[in-house]
Amino acid sequence: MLTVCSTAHHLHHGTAELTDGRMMACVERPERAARILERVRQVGLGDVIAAEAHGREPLLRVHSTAYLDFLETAHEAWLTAGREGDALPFCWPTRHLRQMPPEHIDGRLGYYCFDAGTPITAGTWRAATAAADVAMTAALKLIEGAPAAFALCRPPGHHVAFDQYGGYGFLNNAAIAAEGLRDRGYARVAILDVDYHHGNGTQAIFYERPDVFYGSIHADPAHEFPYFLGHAEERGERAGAGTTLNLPLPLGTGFPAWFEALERACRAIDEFDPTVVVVSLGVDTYRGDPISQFTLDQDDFSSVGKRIAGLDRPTLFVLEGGYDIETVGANVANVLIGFEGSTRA
Ligand code: SP5
Ligand code: ZN
Repeated sequence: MLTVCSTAHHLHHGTAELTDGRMMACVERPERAARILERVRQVGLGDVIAAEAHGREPLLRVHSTAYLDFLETAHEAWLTAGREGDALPFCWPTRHLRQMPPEHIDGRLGYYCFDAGTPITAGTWRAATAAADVAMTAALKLIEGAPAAFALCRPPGHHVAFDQYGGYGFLNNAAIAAEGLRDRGYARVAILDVDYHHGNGTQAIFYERPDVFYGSIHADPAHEFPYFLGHAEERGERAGAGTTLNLPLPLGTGFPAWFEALERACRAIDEFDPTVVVVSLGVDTYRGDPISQFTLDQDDFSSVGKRIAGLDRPTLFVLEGGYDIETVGANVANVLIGFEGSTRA
């Protein structure tokens, strides 16, 4: 399987996120991508190529102009306001407040961001656009006829909506790739999100779309981030009624129950009958993940890849979460090898 990557991800390296009432070192860090790339090479997964630049156009298929303008200039505005280091919001337009972007950078950060764990650094815009380029470059390989590709995206993207970021991400790489595939003739896209967290951004982007299915297996938002989306009763609306499937699972869930949910998601995808599958590939379901509470083992990830291969459709893997540095490379590679092993045969 082909891997697409970019060295520009290094330009995004947040210092700290608000966790348990304190500022703690960011778990979403450059070493993640380095470890995954190292493992992909070690196991001989296939060619590794650099992303090509695709400019703003594919971003605008998913995000608003105002949001992109904000993101591109946010850190500059932060410095102009006399701050140093990473830009983080501290005040949000929640219930009973007006939904409009104010002038001051502090207010704009709150308007466009939904959490306090996603710092903007001086290089965040360049890294985030490079990740979107990685996803687009990999998507185009499918258009050219590759049966599968791996987009080694960093920062991740599935928490990012039309004009709102958070959850360690800034641009929704999987959604951008999905729209790129739609624009180039793939009539029906199924997004399968196996990250530990619900992909609230991806769900919101496609909630009313009949042509893009979103299915997610994740920790029950009643007890886990992102809390405010991803409940079982959310099934899509209007033209998209029935094209969203949420399978929340209790904290502590192990592989047997998790795999049963994967089976349900895969059957729903078969029924949707997509022309292409985009996998939001997070391995923070691993038992040793520092911020998560599922208990998948390293070997289980091969079975995940194998089951996804059973969908028997062109498949784009887009990297999302997974924060245990020592195993993140092997866990991601195991999914991809599991997939390849069963398609090669
Ligand atoms: C892409 C992705 O996986 N984003 C995840 C963002 C999660 N951010 C909130 C994490 C909260 C962690 N709380 C852990 C408490 C451990 N004491
Ligand atoms: Zn996650």
